[in-house]
Amino acid sequence: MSLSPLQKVRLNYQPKLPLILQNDIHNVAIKFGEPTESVSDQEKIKEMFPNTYGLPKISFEKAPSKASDKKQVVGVILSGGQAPGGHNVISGLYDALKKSNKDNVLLGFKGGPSGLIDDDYVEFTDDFINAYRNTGGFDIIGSGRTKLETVEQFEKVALVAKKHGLTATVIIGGDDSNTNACVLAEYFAQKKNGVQVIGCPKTIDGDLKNENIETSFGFDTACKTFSEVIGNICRDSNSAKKYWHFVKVMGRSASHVALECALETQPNVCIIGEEVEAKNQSMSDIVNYIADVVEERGNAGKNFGVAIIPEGLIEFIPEVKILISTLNDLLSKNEAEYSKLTSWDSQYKYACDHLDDNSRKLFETLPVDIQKQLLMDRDPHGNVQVSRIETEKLLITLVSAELKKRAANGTYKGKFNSLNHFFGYEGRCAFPSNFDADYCYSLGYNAYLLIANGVTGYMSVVSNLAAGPSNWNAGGIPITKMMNLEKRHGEYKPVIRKALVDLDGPVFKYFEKHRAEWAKETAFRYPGAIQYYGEPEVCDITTITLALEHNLWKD
Ligand code: FBP
Repeated sequence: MSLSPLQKVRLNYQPKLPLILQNDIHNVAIKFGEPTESVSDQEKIKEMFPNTYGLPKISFEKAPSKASDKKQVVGVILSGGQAPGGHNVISGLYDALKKSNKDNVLLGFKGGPSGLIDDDYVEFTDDFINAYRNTGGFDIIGSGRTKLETVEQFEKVALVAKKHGLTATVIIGGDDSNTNACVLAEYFAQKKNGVQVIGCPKTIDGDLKNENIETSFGFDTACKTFSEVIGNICRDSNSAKKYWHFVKVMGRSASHVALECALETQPNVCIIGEEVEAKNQSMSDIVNYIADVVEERGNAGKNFGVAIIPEGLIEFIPEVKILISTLNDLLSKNEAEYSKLTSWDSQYKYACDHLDDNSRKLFETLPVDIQKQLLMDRDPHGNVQVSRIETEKLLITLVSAELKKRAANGTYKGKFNSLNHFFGYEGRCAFPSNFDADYCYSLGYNAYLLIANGVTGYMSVVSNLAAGPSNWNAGGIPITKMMNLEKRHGEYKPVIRKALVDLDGPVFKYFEKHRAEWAKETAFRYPGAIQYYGEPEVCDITTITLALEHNLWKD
């Protein structure tokens, strides 16, 4: 197999660990903190998780370890969308297992949770792992979105665990996958089968974060990759001076990715979904805001610009949110009936017949492509697949129509030529930045320590992330602590609370302070490509989001 120079060199990069994890593995002791409570719905969640609710927080300290030295056979899965660094979580886990006892075994279950159910696995060896160190992607064992939720699935997983003598399972995933991890941990604890379950926080969306998890892995690299390209587009726009670029970025419901890319590149427009919802802004409010910026620039002779749109925006526009939630309920409750409708006309009629007046009127005014995208299959967790809704094109159509009106009544004197882009898949498998390579390796290594200390239902947590790896802390947080009840497929389910952009937090505040200037002036910032080797001030930087959250951002 032919490897690129970067591929070859990256295989030998030695990820940095927090100081505490650099100690001899037998000299790292577990320390239990105070018992915990779930973020809300405490009584109900306690009832649902009698064995894994209320566990204490965990940290590690330098002291002789009392961890069991029994032979460990650990199973690992990658779950959900790809995020740079997944391979390093596995290599960190593998190295810690082997450091502790060379007879320990790590099995990788293929294709996500379904691999664990169907017993589709591979045993990791040095040679196998070495070919994937510090590389992007999840191709080492693949990933999938199967939801582990039925007793039948749990029974199958328990049989697979018994067959291999598994002592623990590590689930590397986002909020939904870690919710699955918690449900599985509770099931195993109830069955007393001795199999521990540990989660690791993954998602480029950045929405798996809270007071204990500072960021999910992959967010750093994905945002830097998108920002590099958006920065290039900004420069092209400022060179040619003839196009408005509308760029949609991934991030599902939350606008963290859009916000970080905006801080990195300083575009003329960035819409934040959470603000749209908080201010109850309608579609026409958003269109008017963008048209105002285009008009002001156009009338000043600047017929170019860049607008960043979060992929989940559509779900935040109050009237569209109601429409989507009604469609979600309708399609989940009547799945069998709806799946028999094969023509677009019959599907359209079915939707219109079942929507209330307001939602129907809105649905009827949307372009056909958007109507079709809103009726597409939900993902296995019941979410509408926002990555497939072309919001950027919808906004271009609506802004263009608004500008035509303004031109007709003489207020707009510019020219509006637009181009659309969608960045998502481009960033999910990039070579992990040094931050993600180090963070992920540490998460995997730390997961082993949680396993060796016999705990279950915890997420592996590495914190103090803005301070550089040697100052990072390592520990574990009970997954139940992050849970609340939310409506899924029309029913209330215990799930990890998604973190949306905090409109009172320092990251949004910084954007809010500068956006009027960025709208009017051409104040683009060009972050360039991720640097893996060279000066620490270009190689070991975090996201601006993390720096602002830690009060470390210097403009
Ligand atoms: P996770 O939430 O599983 O990490 O996936 C994130 C994501 O990349 C979203 O940003 C995007 O909406 C979605 O996956 C796309 O899903 P798919 O890979 O199934 O097309």
